[in-house]
Amino acid sequence: MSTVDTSIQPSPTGAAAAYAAAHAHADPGALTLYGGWFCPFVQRVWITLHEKSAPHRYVEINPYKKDRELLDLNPRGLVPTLRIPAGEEGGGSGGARALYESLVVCEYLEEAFPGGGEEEEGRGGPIALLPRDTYERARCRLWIDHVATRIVPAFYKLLQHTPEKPYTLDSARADLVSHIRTLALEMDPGGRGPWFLGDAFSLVDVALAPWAKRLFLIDHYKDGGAGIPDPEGLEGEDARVWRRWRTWFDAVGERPSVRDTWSDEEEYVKVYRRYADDTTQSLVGKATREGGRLP
Ligand SMILES: N[C@@H](CCC(=O)N[C@@H](CS)C(=O)NCC(=O)O)C(=O)O
Repeated sequence: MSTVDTSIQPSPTGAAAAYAAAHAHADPGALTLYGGWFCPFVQRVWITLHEKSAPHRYVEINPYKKDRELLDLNPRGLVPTLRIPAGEEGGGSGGARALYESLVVCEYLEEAFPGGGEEEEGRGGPIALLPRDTYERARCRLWIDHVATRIVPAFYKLLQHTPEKPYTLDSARADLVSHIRTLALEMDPGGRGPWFLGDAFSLVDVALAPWAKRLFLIDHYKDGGAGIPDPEGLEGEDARVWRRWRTWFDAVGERPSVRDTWSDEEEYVKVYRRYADDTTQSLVGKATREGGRLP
């Protein structure tokens, strides 16, 4: 097994270091999140735990090392992995259960900590991250699927572009921008609030936030950057859609759950260098290189 990616900064820094330290210990009945500070899939789950004020323990691990402890819980050997203590539902057998796949885990947390409704936001209790209306819930899942199957793969394809690729940097950039634009067109017009649903922060925002936060890495590493248009120079629908994107993007950066799970930017720059020069041995990186489906 390659050891290329095992020398990364071993723990969160900045705001995420404080948040992780505040959750280093928890009672034995609490959830445990096995995470990697740099990982955007982990950040989805971390944001959701934060939004839900869910008691949990955070354990930082390096998923590239594939320790026994991780593989026993998750045969795919990926973070995030959530350890769920066996409770009454589990028959009280004492054995721990695990879940993985960031979006599955976020949906699990939504059901385990449903919250009293969107209006509870700001009162300290768990907030609902999916609407009550069944059509609106399904519509959220549709756009979460768009994030997972369009935006995220396009992000890596652009970040891992090198001159040897059979596609151009411009085409990879155009793909990412077009998938983001398609999502921004679906956002509530914004008069009620900045989120995908307007006033209610939801799992659609959670699903995308970690990659939105990492767009600066493309600006850092790739000529011409991520290519998100500046609405000031635009007119009509283009101006409207990119202004809407900016409203969302700025609000996401200010969201406490996003801020508290974010490390120092220079640490991301270091870790993502291997993606930018396309030498990463991560499963996501290899799948992108080989044109396969992301793990
Ligand atoms: N589909 C998974 C992807 C998780 C994933 O790829 N995590 C990365 C870190 S960002 C990982 O554990 N990589 C280990 C490896 O590539 O060997 C999810 O949504 O949770």
